[in-house]
Amino acid sequence: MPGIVVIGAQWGDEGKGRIVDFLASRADMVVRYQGGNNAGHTVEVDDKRYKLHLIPSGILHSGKVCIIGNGMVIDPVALVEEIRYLESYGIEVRSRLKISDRAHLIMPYHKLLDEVIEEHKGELQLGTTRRGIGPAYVDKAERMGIRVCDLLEPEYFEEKVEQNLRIKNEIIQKVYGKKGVNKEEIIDLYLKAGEEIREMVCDTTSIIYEFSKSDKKILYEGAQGTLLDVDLGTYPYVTSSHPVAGGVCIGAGVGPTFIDKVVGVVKAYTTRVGKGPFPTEIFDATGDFIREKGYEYGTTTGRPRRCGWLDIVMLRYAVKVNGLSYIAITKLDTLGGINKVKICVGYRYKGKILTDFPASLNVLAECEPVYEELPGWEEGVSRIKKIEELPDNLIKYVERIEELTGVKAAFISIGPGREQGFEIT
Ligand code: 2SA
Ligand code: MG
Repeated sequence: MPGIVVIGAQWGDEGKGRIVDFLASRADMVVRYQGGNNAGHTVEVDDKRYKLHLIPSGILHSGKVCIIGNGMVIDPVALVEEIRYLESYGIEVRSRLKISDRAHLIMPYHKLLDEVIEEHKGELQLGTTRRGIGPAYVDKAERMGIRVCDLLEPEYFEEKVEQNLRIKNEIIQKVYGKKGVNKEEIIDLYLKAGEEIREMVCDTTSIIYEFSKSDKKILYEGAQGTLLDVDLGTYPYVTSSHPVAGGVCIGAGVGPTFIDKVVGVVKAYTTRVGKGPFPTEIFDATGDFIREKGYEYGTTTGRPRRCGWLDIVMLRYAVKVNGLSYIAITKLDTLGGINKVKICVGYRYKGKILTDFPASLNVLAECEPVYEELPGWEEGVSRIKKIEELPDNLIKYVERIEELTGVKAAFISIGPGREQGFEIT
């Protein structure tokens, strides 16, 4: 520390929430820098399972300052709901949560557009979370976006909504043949939410800078994963933001000189929710076994996640584009009970072996994984309390991942509970 980044090294749902929860105990501040309530971070504390979408997982540690950075897109109504949800468990939020005045808003027409565009895409559908993420980032780049600071100026906000509706409703009605959005449906609802969050809105870049300068410890919490990055992921089957480590500087408004380490969270196998090629996907009973045992269902949408073996070609790519200092391997317990576990060490493509992750999705779709097989370990490892007592084959699996990626595992986990993770020093 002072600046540690935690990112997902795959297609999201690697268990970032639980790693952030672990590291947050040593941090002074936790910052989210991209995405919105498409994210779903599940964290278990004292037998309670919390589902977070917008608010950093660090909120579950009392006393930590939590930041919603400028690079995020915020549905203010969903945000107020999440604040109240946490408060219903007795968690103090309002004095600790800071919301960037520069973050963009997700508007009702963004959600509607997300839906109708997906429906109209037919075969090209991405499988978005339909939270309006893409259309909100489009408006930001289009310079039509409405920001949190605008929400706090009611007259200006109304004006911006009117300007947007003139264009959006035309598109929604003429292109997609759907009923547009009513201004009245937005203004009241949003201004109310705006009043409720007003006291938490500020220039978050100043706080981050002050903390960084005074050597306080800041944890940057990624959402989604490397392969969902709009620049570096499996485009176009990606989200519209920058989940990679590089996204931190822009999305939190912090300079690279304040970042020290990047931790890549790696699930012991691969999952993906949404469409797009997935070379190591498992279509037989083992895939179902992993889905059920690992409870691989979307935290936000409840969609079943596609499951597959660990993919080293993809991980090596994640190591490069994020400059990973360490990896953290999660959900090793889920693989327990499988006789032989597989690791994909290369792709076979038109008779050649590829070891670099391809940009072309047509190439990726035709890649056949080359597997290495390792002996599995038994079920029930999640009850083990000491790292020395973990099965040899599980440890060998971890060591093989370290060897193949060239990055040390600093943390491994065998369950969602705080006591089910081990730090490796
Ligand atoms: P979007 O809604 O525009 O960001 O969708 C674009 C693609 O990004 C994927 N995506 C995700 N993938 C995994 N996990 C995510 N968060 C939730 C979770 C998702 C859920 O924790 O499970 O509940 O379904 C997430 N968010 C976006 C998405 O599937 C599209 O492929
Ligand atoms: Mg998730």
